[in-house]
Amino acid sequence: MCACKNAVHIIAKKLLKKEEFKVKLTPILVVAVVLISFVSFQQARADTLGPITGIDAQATFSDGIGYVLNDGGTSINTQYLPSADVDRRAILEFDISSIPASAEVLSATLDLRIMTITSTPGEPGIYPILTVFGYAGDGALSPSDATQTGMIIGQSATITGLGAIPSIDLDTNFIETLLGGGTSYLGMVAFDNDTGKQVGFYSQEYSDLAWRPTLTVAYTPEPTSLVLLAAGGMTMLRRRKRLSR
Ligand SMILES: [Ca+2]
Ligand SMILES: [Ca+2]
Repeated sequence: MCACKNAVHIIAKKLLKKEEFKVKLTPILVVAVVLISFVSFQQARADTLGPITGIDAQATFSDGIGYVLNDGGTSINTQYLPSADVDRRAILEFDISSIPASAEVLSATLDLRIMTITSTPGEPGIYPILTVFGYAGDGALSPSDATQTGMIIGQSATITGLGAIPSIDLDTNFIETLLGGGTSYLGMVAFDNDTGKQVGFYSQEYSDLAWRPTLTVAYTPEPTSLVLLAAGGMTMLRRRKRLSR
């Protein structure tokens, strides 16, 4: 009898252990499913805007009063050399209104095709670098846009030749801020603000679409609601855990 009692006790203990195991395992499984679903869903919903073209112009400060726009040329020439009264900048605006306000921007790139540069060859040589400043655009180009240089959102690689250059990575946080604020246009001012070297690139008026400035944005539309979904799952787990105690 004693041996039987012991056997029953051992089996009961084993079952109890299994039950405890189930209670612990279930929340872990649910957390894993929620997280895997969250990641998969987020990847599945990733979307891309572009490459799209926008509007652009060359802004020149030459009369000592203000910037004058040239929005008809097939190229835009930039150079900044205040000591010689030279100040030409590019202004560009792209329509980003199709991206949801709550989107998480994964990447944003500006592509340009160079049509002219001035440089000092040699080792290491002096070549231009385009600095890109961001501003909240309004879908229209105006002289005051050229003065919006408070925020650097990107910089090109050193430009040593003509034609395509590596895509210029733009600050994704800045674009998210624009979207969150209900701004429909990403505005940019581009020129080499340091060396005085000249950089010209093909504009939106250039005949070949592939050579025009283009913007490409990769994003997930609604990360906020997905995070809430995951957070909701975690809350349910905590409640279940409390009830099971
Ligand atoms: Ca133009
Ligand atoms: Ca504007």
